[in-house]
Amino acid sequence: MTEFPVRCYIGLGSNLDNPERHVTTAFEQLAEIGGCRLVTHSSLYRSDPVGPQDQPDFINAVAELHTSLEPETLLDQLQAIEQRHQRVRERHWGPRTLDLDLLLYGDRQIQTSRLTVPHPHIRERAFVLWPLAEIAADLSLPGGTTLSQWLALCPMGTLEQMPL
Ligand code: J1A
Repeated sequence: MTEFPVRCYIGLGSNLDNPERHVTTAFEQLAEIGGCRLVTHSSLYRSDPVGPQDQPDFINAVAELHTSLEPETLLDQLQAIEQRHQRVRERHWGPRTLDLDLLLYGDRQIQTSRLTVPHPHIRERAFVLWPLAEIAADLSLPGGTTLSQWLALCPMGTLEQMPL
């Protein structure tokens, strides 16, 4: 933690073109960002899309990254990885090859034109909360609530943990 003092959590999601491969490749690419150490990641999870249902299921996961990068510098790196997956953003809520979301950056609360942290939907999305719980069961969120409190309000729904 001294070299990379800030603990971050990154949400990964894909629902196009072999989504399992996009997410597992992204783990490797996260591990290669300078100024970061990939500490662990969750299993892969499958779920129905949130929003329009006429698109493939999503594969999601969460990774824990320790970093010395400032939040927006880290976001630049995440967006560079998305670009390498030829992210297509044809429509809002439409299918995507790879999404990377900065869920938490230490205990910081950040509000800039490019970044809202904690991620605004973290508390209501099963495909974020359950993978996060797999790798960070005792997590507290900025503002003084715990992950278990949010999990209690967020049923797994269609979310399935995939075998390794
Ligand atoms: C913009 N941003 O958001 S894409 C970017 N705060 O250009 C950033 N904390 O500047 C800005 N992390 O997975 C602001 N970007 C940010 N996301 C932050 C990253 N159904 C931030 N089952 C727009 N599973 C950005 N996903 C933000 N249905 C939105 C991609 C990255 C997630 C769509 C299931 C899913 C979606 C819909 C789903 C899933 C978009 N998810």
